[in-house]
Amino acid sequence: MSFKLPELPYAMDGLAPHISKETLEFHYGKHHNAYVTKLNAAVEGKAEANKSLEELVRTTSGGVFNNAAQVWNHTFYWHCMSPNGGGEPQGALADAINHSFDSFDAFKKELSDKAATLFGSGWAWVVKEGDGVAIVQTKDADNPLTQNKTPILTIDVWEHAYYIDYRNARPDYIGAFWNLVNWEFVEKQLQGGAKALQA
Ligand code: MN3
Repeated sequence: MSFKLPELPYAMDGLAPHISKETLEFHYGKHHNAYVTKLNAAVEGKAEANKSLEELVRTTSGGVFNNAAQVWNHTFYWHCMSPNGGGEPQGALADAINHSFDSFDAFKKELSDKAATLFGSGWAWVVKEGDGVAIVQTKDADNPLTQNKTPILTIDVWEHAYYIDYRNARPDYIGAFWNLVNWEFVEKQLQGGAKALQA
């Protein structure tokens, strides 16, 4: 059994103009694909090859962890966006955000700030916290699952996520990301429903 590159949940040009086809050709087609290839090479012939991706993220370290987590993180990130995304969350997700923040705008500002100020490569995440949500940063490949937190939304802030479209202007990429957020997917994560990622 080997890990596979999951299909993108939309066409390569589905996120344009906010994220271009060229960015997805590199980010999904080259970077994400390379993490899958490297993960398979790292676990070949080992017991780890029979574990789920999530188990690897929760239990390994070093090269296996880095590649497993990057495979998980990217698949999750693709599902956090949609060609029909954007706007504001509704229902239980809006309630959870309002439980922890003064307003949606305050939540949006904090996630944008955490994504913009993360030094170097990494991810900004929204995780479940009690009846609400919290915002956390992780470095490199790290993922909140390693701290037993449940991720519900993420923004990739590695340079490869935005350099083709926005060059060094990470805040412009973050601003564009809000036009793409798939709030239905995020709400399903909050409610423990659809796990996107059984690669
Ligand atoms: Mn990436």
